This record gives sequence, structure tokens and C-alpha cells, in this order.
Amino acid sequence: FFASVEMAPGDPILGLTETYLADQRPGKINLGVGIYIDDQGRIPLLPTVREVELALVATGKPRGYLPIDGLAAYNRLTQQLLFGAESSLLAAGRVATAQTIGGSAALRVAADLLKQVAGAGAKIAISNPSWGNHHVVFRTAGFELLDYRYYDASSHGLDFAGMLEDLGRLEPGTVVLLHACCHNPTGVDLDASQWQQVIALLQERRLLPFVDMAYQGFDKGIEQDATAVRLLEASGTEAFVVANSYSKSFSLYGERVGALSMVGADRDEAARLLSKIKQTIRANYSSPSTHGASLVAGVLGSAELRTRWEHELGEMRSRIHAMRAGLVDKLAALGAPDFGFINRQAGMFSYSGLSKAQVHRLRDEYAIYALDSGRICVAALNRSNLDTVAAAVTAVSR
Ligand code: PLP
Ligand code: TYF
Repeated sequence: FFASVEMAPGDPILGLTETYLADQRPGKINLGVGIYIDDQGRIPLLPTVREVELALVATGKPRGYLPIDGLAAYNRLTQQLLFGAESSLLAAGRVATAQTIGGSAALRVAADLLKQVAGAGAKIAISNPSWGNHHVVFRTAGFELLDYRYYDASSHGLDFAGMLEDLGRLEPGTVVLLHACCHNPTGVDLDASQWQQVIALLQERRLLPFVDMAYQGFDKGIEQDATAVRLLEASGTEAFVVANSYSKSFSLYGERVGALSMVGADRDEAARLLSKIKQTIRANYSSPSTHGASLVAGVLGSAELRTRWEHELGEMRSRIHAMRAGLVDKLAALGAPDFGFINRQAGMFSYSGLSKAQVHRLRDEYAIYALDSGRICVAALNRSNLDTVAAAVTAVSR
């Protein structure tokens, strides 16, 4: 049966972690995968999450199935986080939200559903570059993939003129995938006025905005990092999609917590969208799991815990900012070429500008792991490894 099955290529990011784990050198450093690591070198268990978890365990809850679209409280609280408590879209019942298995399943379910709606000519435009799984998911769902200019290597910033030009050429009906904040892999984001221009263009060209929000709270804060969604709402855009993930913002990577929200023209359209979302989930994995969503809903549903969680998120954010500044300062002190742009990039990642050859030297000579594209996870830097990383980056940059 399986004799003709060929070996599939591994995931470039998770595969790198496997190589890292197998590396026997002491002091090895993983700046490859996008995981926030605290100053003690551990993935944090947020105190608010721990508190809810202990209370849950104490009640000894039975483990029935969740509904196909997940935990109702989780979906309602997610909507408020994404669209704002005062959202007119929510008041009008125009948003269909379902809990999903991480942000990844939100993308996958949306891709299947949108393909069904668009039919044979389904097209999606993705930023160049983007998270590799964006291409994988939408290609697998049957989309034709297009890209739009985004990153400008010479400035280490945004090619905004190129982006507008490319979006302006897309056929009406094309889905446009946008990173809400903390762009993966570049760390380069749009400001509010750039968002406004992009949204106006999408409206004018009748393109479907699809916002992927995997890092809400990792740049400026919950409200500010939702600017794209808030401006879409304010613009009166008839329909758009949001896929969100709590993996990073709650440090719940393995619990697979995310959601898909689809905005329709009115309450009736939203109800039909929700029925289609549920049909798609059922065909894929039947229903989501309980534990992670209960933790998130437990924190977001208590005013006191939510305030404390935002503070915990703020601490992760400040630590990342401090690590960016620390890296830039140390590199400057060591006489490396100018890396000041790292301070202007946002979120967990920085496109360091290091070449593939330099990245390989970091790995081979210094046991420091980064992606071939030059992407480094600045959220994995800490006071213990910063000097080592700065010295090695300086050495390979000479
Ligand atoms: N979208 C982007 C841009 C991401 O970086 C990630 C990272 O994991 C996801 C979606 C998926 O999130 P999750 O890990 O919750 O599936
Ligand atoms: O880009 C990253 O590193 C994170 C984690 O298949 C990740 O988004 C990477 C690869 C993957 C799933 C998650």
C-alpha cells in the first residue's frame, strides 16, 4: 500500500528545533522558533493561568465534548478582545466566532470555507515574506497563491509603496492576508495611517481582508495591537476575517488555543457563516478541546485576573523591548555594523539581515540557531545569553 510513499520535507522551523535539541554542545542557544522565553530561560507559566488552572483542577470537572464551535464564554470574550467591548459589529450580531485548535486551525478552517465560497478561481495574496505555514495552508486548501511586496531589505523596513502597488493590481474577490501586528518573520508593521490607506484600497478594489493576529499584546498592548481590526470596523468594511491565537499572549503553546471570527454584512449573514464554520470544523476535527479554552476564558472572564494578565503580558513585552535595545547596544559597543533597525521592528522576531552563510556560521561555530532567512527570535534572548549572541553576531558580520 505504502511502497510508493515518498519522504515529505520537514517543517523548516520545527525541524531546526529538532536539530537544536540533538546538539550536544553546552551553552547552545535557540533563536529559531517563535517562543517567548523568560529571563530564567523557561517558557513562562503565567500566574493568572496557573490560578485558574488550580481552581479548575480543584472542582474536578467532567470532560464532556465541547460544542463544535467551542466554549461559548471563550468565544464571547475573544470577540471583545479582538473587536473591543464597545464594538458596533458585535452589537449588530455581525461576527461569527468559533474556538479553534490554535491560530493554525483558524487559518485552516477559514481557508477551506473561503475556498468553498470562491470556487475554482480562489486566490490569496500573502506578504513577501510571510510565515511559511500561510502558504502551506492556503495552497493545500486549493488557493492560487500570489504575493505582495512588503519587506524592504535595504531599509530593513516596509516597502509601503510596493505593497500598495501590488494590492492595487489584485482582482476583485482576492483574499488579502494581513498580519495584525508583530509581522512574522520580519517584525515590520504598518502604522495606523498606513493601515487606513490599505483598508481604503481593499474596500475600493473589493478585496477580502483576512487578518492574522497571533501576537496581540506583544508590541504595544491589547488595544493598540488590534488597530487593524478596529480600523476595519470603523471603515464600514462589509466583510472580513480574523484568525487569532493565544499561544503567545497566554504562553499556552501546547494547549492550542485560537479562534476564527468572520464578519458578515448583517446578523443573518453571520448566522449562515457560523453554520458553515461549524460544518467545516466538523469535517476536520469534530470539535476543539476544553482545557486551554477554559484557562483563557477563566482569565478573561474575571475583571481582576484580566487586569493582572495584561500586566503579565506587559512584562513580556517590556522584556522583549529591553532585549532588542540590549542587543543593539552591545553590537554597537563591539563595533558591529549598525543594527539599530532591530529597535524599530516589533514583536518576537527580527529580520536581522544576516545572510544564510552567516546564519550557518552562527550555528556551526557558536551553537546559536536562527532561521536561514536571518530571522531571529528576540524573545528568546535573556541576560545570560545576550553577550554570547552579540559577540557571535559581531564575529560573523565582520
Ligand atoms: N499565524 C502566525 C503569523 C504565527 O506566527 C503563528 C504561530 O504559531 C500562528 C498563526 C499559529 O498560531 P498557533 O501556534 O496558535 O497555531
Ligand atoms: O514562526 C514561528 O516560529 C512560530 C511557531 O509549523 C511555529 O509561529 C513555527 C512553525 C510551525 C508552527 C509554529
